[in-house]
Amino acid sequence: MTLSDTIDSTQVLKSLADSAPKAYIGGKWVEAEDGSTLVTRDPGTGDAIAEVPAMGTLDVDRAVLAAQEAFDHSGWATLSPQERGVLLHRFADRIEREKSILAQIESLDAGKVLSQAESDVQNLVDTLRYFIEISLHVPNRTPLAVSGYEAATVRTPWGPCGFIIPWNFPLLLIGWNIAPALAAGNTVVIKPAEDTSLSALYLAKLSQEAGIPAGVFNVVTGNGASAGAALAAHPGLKRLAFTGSTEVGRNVAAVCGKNLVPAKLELGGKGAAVVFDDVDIEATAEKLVGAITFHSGQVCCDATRWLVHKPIYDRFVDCCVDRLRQTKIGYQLDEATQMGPVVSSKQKERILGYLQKAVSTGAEAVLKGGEASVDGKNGFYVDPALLAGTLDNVAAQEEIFGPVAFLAPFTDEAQAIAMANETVYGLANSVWTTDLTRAQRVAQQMIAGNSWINAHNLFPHGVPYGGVNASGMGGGVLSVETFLEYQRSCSIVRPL
Ligand code: TXE
Repeated sequence: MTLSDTIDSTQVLKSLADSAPKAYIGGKWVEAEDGSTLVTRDPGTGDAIAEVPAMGTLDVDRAVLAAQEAFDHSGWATLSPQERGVLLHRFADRIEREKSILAQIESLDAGKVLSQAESDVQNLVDTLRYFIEISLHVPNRTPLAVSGYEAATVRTPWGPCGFIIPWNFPLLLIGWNIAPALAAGNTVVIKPAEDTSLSALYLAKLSQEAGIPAGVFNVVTGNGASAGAALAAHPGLKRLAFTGSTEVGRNVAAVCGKNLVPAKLELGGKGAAVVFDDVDIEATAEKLVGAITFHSGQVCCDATRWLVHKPIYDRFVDCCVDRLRQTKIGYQLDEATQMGPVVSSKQKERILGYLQKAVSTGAEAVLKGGEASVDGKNGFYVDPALLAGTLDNVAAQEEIFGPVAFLAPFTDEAQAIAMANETVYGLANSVWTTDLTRAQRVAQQMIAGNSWINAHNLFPHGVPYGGVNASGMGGGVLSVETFLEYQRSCSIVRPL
C-alpha cells in the first residue's frame, strides 16, 4: 500500500492542476509572455505531472518591476515589524495548515520521501516564525555615543531581492532564503528550479490567501539559462541569493558584480566525516549511512568522504556495507521507502557516470551501486555505492550528488585534518569521537563554514550556516547575520 492510497491524492492532483499552469507576478497568475511552458515530472515514475510557464527576460522584468512597485507603494516596507509579523504569521499558519498538501506536492515533484517532505514544510514554517521573532528584536535605530555629535544608525529594507532556488530542497530553501528578507521588509522574486516549481507556486497561492500585498511575493518559473540568468542579471535587484552548483554560482557572482548587486552564494560541497577509533562503530555507521542515503545523497552539506582511523577501518566498512545493503529503495510516497528516486534522468546519468569514471581511474568499488529498479515504476532510481582509494580520485574531489561515499583510512589526527582539507570546497564536515577535547580541536582545524561533532546535518535556527571557498560566500544563513544583510544601514550625524 502506498501513502498516496490513504491520503487524498485527488486533492493533490487538483492542487497541481490549479496551481501549475501559471506563475505569480504582482499578485496575478500569469503565463509566460511568449506562452511557452515546460513539463515537470514525477521522478518516481518518470511521468509528466504538470506544466509550468517557461519564462524569460520580459517576464523577469515584469516581476522585478512588480516587486519594486510593491516596495514603493504597497506599504509593506514601512509597516512596523509587529504589523509585518502579523501578516507573516498568518502566512506561516496557512502553510502549516496545508502541510500535508504541500508535502505531497513536494514529494511528487522532487522525489522526496513523504516524511522528509513533511519535515521540510515544518522547517519552512519554523524559519518564518524564527525571522519574525528576530525582526521584533533588532532595533531599527541605534544611537551612537560620539562626543560633539548627535549620531545614530538607522536600518531600513533594501527593496526587491532575487532568489534562485535549486531542486533538492525547494520549500526548505525558499524558507531559509526569503524569510529573513521578508521579515526585514523587502519584496522578493523567486525562481525555483525547472524540475521542482510546483511547491513554490502553491506557496504563492498561500501568500495571496494570507493577505501578503500584491507584488511582495513573486514567483517566476522557467529554465536556468533563461529565467535564472535574466534574474541574476537584473539591475533592478538590490540583492541576489543563489543556491546551486559552483559552476553556475561563479557566473551568477560575475554578473551580479557587474551590476554591483551583492550576491549571496550557497554552492556545492564535498564534506568529510572523520571517524576516530574510540567511537561506537555500529552507531556511527548507522548515522553516516543515514546521512548519505537521506534524500538519495542530493544534499550539498552531506558527508561524502568518510575518513576512518586505521584500527577500525575494516570493521567500520563492513558495518556500513551491511547497512547500505538493507536500505529500502522505493517510490517516494510508499510508506516503507527509506530512499526514493533522484530528481531527474540527468541527475541519475550524472551519478552513474561518476561511478564509472571513479573505478576506471583506480577507485575500488566496495559496494558497487548503480542503476536500481523498483517494481512497476519507471523512475530515476540508483543503489547506494561505497568507493575507496586515494583522495585524488575524481569521486573524492568532485560533488556527485547521489548516494555515494568515498572511504579512505588515516593514521593520526594530523593526517585526518590534512585529508579533510584536501578539497576546493568548504561547506560542512563532521568529527566522530568520544574525546570531546580532540573533537573541538579537529572541528576548528577543518576548513569549512560548519563543523559538527558526533552528528552530521544539524541546522538549528540561530546557528549561522554557509560555506567558504568553492562552497560559497556570504554565509550566516538561519541566523541574525542574514537578517542584518537584508537591511540597509545609514548613519545620521548632526554636530552639536
Ligand atoms: O544545478 P544548477 P543543476 C550541484 C550538484 C548537482 C549539480 C548540477 O552537484 O549535481 O549542481 O545540478 C538555476 N543563471 N547542486 O544542474 O544548474 C537553475 O534553474 C542563473 C548543488 O541542477 O546550478 C536552478 O534554479 N540561474 C546545490 C538553480 O540554478 C541558473 C543544489 C540550480 O541549478 C543558471 C543543486 C544560470 N545560467 C545542485 N543555470 C546545492 N548547493 O545544494 C541554472 N540556474
